[in-house]
Amino acid sequence: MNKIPLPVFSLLLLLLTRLPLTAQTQVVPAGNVNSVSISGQQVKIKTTNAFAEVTVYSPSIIRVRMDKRPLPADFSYAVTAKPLPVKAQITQNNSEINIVTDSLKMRIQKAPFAVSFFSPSGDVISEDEAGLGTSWIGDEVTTYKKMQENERFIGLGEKTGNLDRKGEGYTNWNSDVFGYAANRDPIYATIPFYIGIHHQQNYGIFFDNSYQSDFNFGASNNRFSSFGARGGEMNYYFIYHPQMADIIRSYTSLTGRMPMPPLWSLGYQQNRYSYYPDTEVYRIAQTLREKKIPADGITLDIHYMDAYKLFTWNKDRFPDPAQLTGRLKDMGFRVTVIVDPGIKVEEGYHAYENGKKENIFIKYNDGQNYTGQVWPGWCHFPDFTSEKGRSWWKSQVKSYIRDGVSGIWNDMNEIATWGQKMPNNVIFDYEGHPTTHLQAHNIYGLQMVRASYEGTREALQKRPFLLTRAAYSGSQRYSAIWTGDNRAEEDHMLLGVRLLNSLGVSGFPFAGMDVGGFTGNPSVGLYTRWMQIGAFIPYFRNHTGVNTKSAEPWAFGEEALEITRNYVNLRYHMLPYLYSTMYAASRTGMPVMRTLALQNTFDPQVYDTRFQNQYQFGDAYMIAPFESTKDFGSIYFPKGKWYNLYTDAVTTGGQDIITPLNIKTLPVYVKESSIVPMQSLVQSTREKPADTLFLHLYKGSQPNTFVYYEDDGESFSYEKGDFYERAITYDPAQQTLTLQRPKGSYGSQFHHIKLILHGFDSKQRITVNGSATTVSAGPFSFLSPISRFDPQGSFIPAESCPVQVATFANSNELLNVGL
Ligand code: NBV
Repeated sequence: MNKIPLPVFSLLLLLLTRLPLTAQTQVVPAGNVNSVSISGQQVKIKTTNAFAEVTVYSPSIIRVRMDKRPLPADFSYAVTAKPLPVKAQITQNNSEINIVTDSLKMRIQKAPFAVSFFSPSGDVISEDEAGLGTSWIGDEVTTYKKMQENERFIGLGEKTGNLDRKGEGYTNWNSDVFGYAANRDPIYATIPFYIGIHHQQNYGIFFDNSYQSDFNFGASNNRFSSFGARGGEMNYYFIYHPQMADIIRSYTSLTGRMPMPPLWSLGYQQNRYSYYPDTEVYRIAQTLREKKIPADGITLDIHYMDAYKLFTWNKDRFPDPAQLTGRLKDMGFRVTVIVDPGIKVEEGYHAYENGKKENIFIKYNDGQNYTGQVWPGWCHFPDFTSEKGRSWWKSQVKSYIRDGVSGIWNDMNEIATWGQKMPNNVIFDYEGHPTTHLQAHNIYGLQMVRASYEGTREALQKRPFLLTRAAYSGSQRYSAIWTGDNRAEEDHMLLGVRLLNSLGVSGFPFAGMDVGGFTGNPSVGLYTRWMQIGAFIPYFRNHTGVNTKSAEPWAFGEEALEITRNYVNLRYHMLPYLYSTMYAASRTGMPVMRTLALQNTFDPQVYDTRFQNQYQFGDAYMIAPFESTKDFGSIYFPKGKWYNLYTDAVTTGGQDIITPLNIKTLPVYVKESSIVPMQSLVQSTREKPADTLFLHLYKGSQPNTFVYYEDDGESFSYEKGDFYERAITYDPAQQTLTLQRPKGSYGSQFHHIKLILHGFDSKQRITVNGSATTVSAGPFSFLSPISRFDPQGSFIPAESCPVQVATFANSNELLNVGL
């Protein structure tokens, strides 16, 4: 071989070593603004190295898009909203562009490009970190915001860690994490939305980019908070409102809200991996009824299938699925089945043959179907990012509905495969704009539940129940979520509470966790405490793994059974309150489980790690969850007055109190002025409660309104106005409780109202539309006595509240109650 002359060789070497400089070794900033074009609510900007587009979506939402390439056509699986017509003033001079709406101001500095957001009165809410702004390293794009003094961060959905995420960093890459450690990141879902809090201000940032993304809230740096992704555009929505609830309302106006779930899905649901054969399922259902544990759902895990093949039944275990679901329905149980996306590669298997024929599987870039291994063995996976793939799935899931199934549980949709390393050269259709696994991974679960929801909704013509493990922002439009394979450990129970609280502020109100823990076996105490908490989480199911001990309420001894029954009963009493709260969530995005930060955003105590697990369940209740092993716990009471749920003892807020704990009762407090509608006990939602609505009113100094809601609990006719919505207002100054005329065409199932007054002075009468109604005084118990004898041999009574009760007829007239 001829030798290359030394000077030529040196030149080549120099060139070669210089080449990669433009790729991964350089940080490319946006640079200076070179040109600006303003049209209506939008500004288009060209900078030295980038193209930007700033769009006003509402008076409180401004979107920023940037890329090194000219921005392609807009597309998002998460955002369904279009910009609202807004009066926005957009002006520019030599150094800056200013955007002013009624609620927000934005300044874009021109040299270099940097954005800042201000409140209408000019307070800084958020600003790019000077000198860093938005930049690229290869395809990775990141925006750096100045870390404000004492700034806190909450949200990001299903993320482990503390309520206040300051000092932490997080990655979004939906992952199958069996028995995850309590600090594991990432886990199953990607919700790239967070709320920043500082100087009595709060704001939201939604970074809509489905590539692997990273958030840094001051981890390993003291300068900035940042968000970025390994590919795609910088694309974020900045949201500002003074109240956190409004930030969540705006975020869910972009990404959508939960539809009303079927009422039955708010009842207790019994799971395990797996109940089979059918006789075992009947035994569980029957035992729940015999032991008087109210329940509405039973779930079939993967063993219902023939060799784990989707859309099949194991005929030995489940010879007649339609008969099973029918009989269970008669007993008041709905059946949910698990589905995984993997379709077994097996000649003659109908889903495989048909999927192959219809050509709906995801493929390598050379056109060959991707094959990965899951439960059934080697599988292909439907492409839920194509209309064709979704339609195929929709037609398949309908077979479950024909068999009488009411719910679809979407598991393993991260996508999980053995090895957990799906190749990046797998291509997804992405609505006709093919892309790699890198961009499609985090939205696969979202598109799967979309197809499952649309298919079951069409077939059922009623509300289906959907559950998903993987998610992206927007999944709340179709499905409830649960937090995957947690552990039967005390810290996992509390972590689960934080995960659900975080999902709540991140637009996902219908959420749950495996109550009792998925891996391992809980102690009697842990199980009991977890079931108590379960009564106060939106999706209440008990689930456990394949090799664990029985985890039904009767598997932990008589005392645990009685305590558990007490709380499941309480859950069923609370259904009118919970259903109304779910309705509010479906209308405004307001979560059901609410971190105390939602209503006490600027109170530093609520972020204290001692109190960070406390939460509100709807507007009225505050739950203080503690490990079952603790005898005392420190509870923080935010401002206002709080009633002990069981005794009505009142605590004034603004202090923390060391409180004795016992396993019989979960610490629950009721906020003053609360209005809580309840019903008589039923064993399932199929059973009609007595026709009296129990309306609990807690005396307070603040006016309060509760929006009471009813509908048929299963159809979509509420969308056409067939509902019963009634504002109930308590006015302490006037000493009145007013039930407004109901809205909607549905008639309430309750013909009587029993008003239960907590904390009021004893009185003989109250008036209803001027007529006097007799009041009777007496103790009221939310729990039944526990039949265990204590060491002294005495019976343990239930605690009770000293209440006063008045009963009157419920009518659609305006009812003005004088207190
Ligand atoms: O289908 C079995 C399980 C299920 O019970 C669990 O809830 C999912 O998170 N599934 C995971 C498959 C893997 C379990 C090791």
